[in-house]
Amino acid sequence: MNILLYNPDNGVTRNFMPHLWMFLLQALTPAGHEVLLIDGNAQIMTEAEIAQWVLDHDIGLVGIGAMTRMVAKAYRVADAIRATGVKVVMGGPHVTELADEALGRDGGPRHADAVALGEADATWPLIVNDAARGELKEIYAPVDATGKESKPSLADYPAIPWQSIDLDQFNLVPKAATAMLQKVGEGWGTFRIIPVESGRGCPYGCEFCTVTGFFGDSIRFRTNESVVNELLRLKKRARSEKGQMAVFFIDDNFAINVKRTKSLLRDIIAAGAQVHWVAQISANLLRDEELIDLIAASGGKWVFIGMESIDPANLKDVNKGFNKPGEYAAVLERLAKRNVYAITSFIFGMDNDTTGVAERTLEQVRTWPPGLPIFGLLTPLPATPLYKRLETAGRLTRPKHWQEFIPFAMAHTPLKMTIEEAHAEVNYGWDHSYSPEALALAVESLADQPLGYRINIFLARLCFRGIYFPMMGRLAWLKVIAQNRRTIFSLAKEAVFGRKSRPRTPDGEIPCRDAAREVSSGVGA
Ligand code: B12
Ligand code: SF4
Repeated sequence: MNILLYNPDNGVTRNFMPHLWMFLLQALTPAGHEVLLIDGNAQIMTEAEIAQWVLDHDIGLVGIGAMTRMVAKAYRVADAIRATGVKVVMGGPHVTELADEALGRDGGPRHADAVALGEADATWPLIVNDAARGELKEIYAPVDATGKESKPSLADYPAIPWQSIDLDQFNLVPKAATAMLQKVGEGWGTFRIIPVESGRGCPYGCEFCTVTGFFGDSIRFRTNESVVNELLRLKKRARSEKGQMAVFFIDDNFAINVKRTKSLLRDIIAAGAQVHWVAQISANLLRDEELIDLIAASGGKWVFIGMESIDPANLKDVNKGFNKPGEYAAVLERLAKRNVYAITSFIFGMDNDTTGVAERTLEQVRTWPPGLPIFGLLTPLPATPLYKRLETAGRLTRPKHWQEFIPFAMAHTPLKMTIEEAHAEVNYGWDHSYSPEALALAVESLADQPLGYRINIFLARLCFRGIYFPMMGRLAWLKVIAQNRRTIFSLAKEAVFGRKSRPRTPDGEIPCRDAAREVSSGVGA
């Protein structure tokens, strides 16, 4: 049987990274079936085009996975495919929580023939076999012999065959530039960010988060050897293509067991399996100097930190009181000292937020080493404690917000400001962090660092800008390049002619970072 695994586009950004579930299920598919992958973020297709593609490729089963924000598109695609008579199974966090919606048991239309609840590592082979026999059931739940919910241990994690998977749709280097860029340095003919998981689960139970409910508070890890071998396979593939691979460790909290993380990082270093990587780690776990040393030595470049708010009252409200805003600066300095930078994520529209929260947050951000601040709105995702609390309080303004996905729009009323004010705060955050002036400042604040670091932060900020501001298409990019021409010109000039020497402080330090901070916080001239 031919199987299509389809991931809908998220409606906001192009995909900088494919979704792991597709490769994982592909690797777990019983022998004798061919599995094809389409990521809607990389290959834009209409519902009708996908349905036609399914017919043209003689597909016998389609699997669709979606987060809540993509589920409306997922349902539309599923409807178009089911209209051709091909069976559709859906999985992922949204339909796990709202299986009745997908199966049309809540009074609405039916979108899926079957739903895979929770982690599908064990149920996927059963689904495929049942579909091949024409005996697809409606619900597949991962249970043990006694009927109790069971979670995969990850001890026997499959070897995803990265060396042979068709990854063309996930190359971030334009095809036209491949041949030329293969000759640059060790080769840049391809550049891909690949998702790798080393473990699952997070016990912290933040109120807005799906993870503790979905993956359970039982934390499970792959063996070090299995992760190291995966990195070695990725490196080998990149080398064979004269290209580059970076890895996103998608674990919810990569250092949730610090001892184990250190042991993994040591094994990566010992095996020479270092790649440039990014991972999500909560701030409270970044106090350990040895851990940060190992992060840097094993290839860690960026750490995603869910800071959420600089207001302890907000953090307590959402059960994230373990975040201590007073230590954010120290954590970021600790990372920056090793040239590891942070993606700092903030949520506005929390219950204690008032107007001006964006500027108050930015005042702090400007005193930190430069990173990639991102801003979102508190969103009640189905089945989270937050959803239940707001529903009980009658505060949901769009209880089924996923049916009509609107990026950066609230679905409930905050307590101390209006919905419109919350939207304006998010806009302010992005605007003032990604304007040409803010980009120039971020680059300048790294003036004491090698040119490569400054180019890195500049390119990263340009790309992150696209999370909020429309940047799809050539025209939008040209506009951004024109707006940032001064910074581009100064980086290019330095690349060609080298840099002028800079005044040093008596102890030999180059004072630009502090100067830039003063300018940014309005203290300097
Ligand atoms: C990596 C990641 C991202 C990446 C992007 C996704 C990518 N390219 O991989 C980044 C960092 C960009 C990201 C961003 C966001 N993310 Co995110 N992200 C994750 C994360 C940490 C890992 C996803 C993953 O690969 N997991 C490992 C795989 C193996 O698990 P899985 O995808 O769930 O798949 C398993 C099952 O669900 C099932 N399954 C899944 N699909 C299918 C399909 C079929 C057919 C079948 C049978 C089974 C099946 O089988 C798989 C194996 O067991 C998850 C949390 C988590 N641990 O899952 C959050 C998560 C998915 N993200 C979430 C959210 C909310 C977001 C954001 C909206 C946050 C924000 N406010 O901006 C953005 C939206 C991004 C966008 N533009 O779409 C939520 C989604 C909740 C929900 N109900 O939708 C999660 C669960 C985290 C949370 N805080 O609750 N995210
Ligand atoms: S620390 Fe992160 S992954 Fe863990 S529950 Fe909180 S938000 Fe979710």
